[in-house]
Amino acid sequence: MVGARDMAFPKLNAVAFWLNPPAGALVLGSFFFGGSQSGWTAYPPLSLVTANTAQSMWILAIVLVGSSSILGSLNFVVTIWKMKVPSMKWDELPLFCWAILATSLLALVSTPVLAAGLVLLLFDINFGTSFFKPDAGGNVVIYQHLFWFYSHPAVYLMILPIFGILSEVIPVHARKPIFGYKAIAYSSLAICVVGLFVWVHHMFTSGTPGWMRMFFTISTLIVAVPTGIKIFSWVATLWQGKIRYTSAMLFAIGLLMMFVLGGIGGVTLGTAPFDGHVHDTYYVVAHFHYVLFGGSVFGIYAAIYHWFPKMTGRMMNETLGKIHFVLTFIGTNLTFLPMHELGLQGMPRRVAMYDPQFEAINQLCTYGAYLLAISVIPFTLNILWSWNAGAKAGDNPWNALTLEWTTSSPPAIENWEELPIITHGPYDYGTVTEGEPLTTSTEAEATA
Ligand code: HAS
Ligand code: CU
Repeated sequence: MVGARDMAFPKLNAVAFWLNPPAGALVLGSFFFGGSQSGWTAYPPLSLVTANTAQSMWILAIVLVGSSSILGSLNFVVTIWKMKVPSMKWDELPLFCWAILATSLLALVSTPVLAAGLVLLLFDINFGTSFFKPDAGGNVVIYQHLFWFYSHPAVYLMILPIFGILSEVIPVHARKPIFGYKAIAYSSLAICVVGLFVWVHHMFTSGTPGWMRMFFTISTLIVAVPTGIKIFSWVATLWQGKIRYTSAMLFAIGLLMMFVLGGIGGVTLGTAPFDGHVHDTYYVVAHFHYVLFGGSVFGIYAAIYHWFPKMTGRMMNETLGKIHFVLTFIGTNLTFLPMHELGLQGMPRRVAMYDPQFEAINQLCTYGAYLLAISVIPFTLNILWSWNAGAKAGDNPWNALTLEWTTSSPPAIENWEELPIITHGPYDYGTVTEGEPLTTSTEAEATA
């Protein structure tokens, strides 16, 4: 998308990738030693007293994927910064690349802190230190700070690239210039900066002092502003567009609806007096599934329908795509909407057995979950069938204007024979006649 032939550091790219399989092996292997039993947060003291070997393997795995993130992010920052084609100005950088740039910078700042916290935990478990052992002068809340200093930004690591996907899918399938290019680009950076100062909203009930709860309530509410700027820009892009209801677009629109619901749920949680009532209940579970499933997973689906033709040279089947969308959309809401009510009624998270009074609503969630499982069938069939027998895509089936659509589908090794030259912006649908490619000349032609 920036016109580069490869990542800035191809070998580092390989290292970042190959750190993942051993991490996966460690996590799966930990099941043979009882499995890590303290959830994704690995809070001490629980993580200090259960399944020590498994917990240690889990920590090593997370440190490996964390290292992979750090190396990958470094690579993305340098690639976007230094390797975009010389003719591409900063305000012609595709919004997906802006989003990846912001995500990478955020990962570089926050991930090492998690790694530090986990290494201290590893020492406590194996080497007799007592960073987090209260009876030996340690402090469990310090761990929570180290953990959430990374793990709140982590939710933006999971959603910012999705925001980038939306900024590509929506203008292309609405056939309209993106509304508020600069606002969308810079609000990602704003989310990163503000997102670094909200982590204590996960710890409102950890005995945090009042001034801290107030500070972090305010900073949390502020995060909704740059996010809202993006949402309104996408809606304005859709407004009066010549919308094609492709599967990619349906998932993008569904995403907008689901994410706004989840985000507003987040704002309610960010308000400390309310959070005190619903912390550690299903209300939180409802919130994060709307933003993570309704947000991130819908976004990955949209991206697959949008870029599959580029990756494979073949189109996906739209009928199967639409069935997939309808099942996913209904399944998502049936599974996760009732969880808000469960939480408000007081059903706690992380329980294996719930009180019988919660049964009816849980039943609804279960039906929804079955629907979601079924929804994967048309999707999987679609991928397998389309990869082999889908209609030929050509270079640019959507008449999109970003650079990746100017090379062949699938792209040749190193993407281009000669580096492309930018002749108009990535979203100039107003000025470009339909179907005209973004670049018509190569470096050689231009100099000639
Ligand atoms: Fe969250 C817990 C607050 C976004 C994921 N979140 C979680 C957990 C996960 C997660 C996984 O403050 C559980 C962690 C665990 O295991 O314990 N979250 C927010 C806020 C936002 C937010 C304020 N979360 C995300 C995203 C995620 C994600 C994105 C992943 C992809 N979240 C919380 C809080 C907790 C929490 C508390 C802890 C709860 C607890 O007790 O444990 C924001 O970034 C959302 C911004 C987006 C919007 C929607 C669009 C904006 C518009 C503008 C107008 C709206 C305004 C608000 C001005 C707000 C349309 C008006 C307000 C009204 C009520 C109308
Ligand atoms: Cu958070």
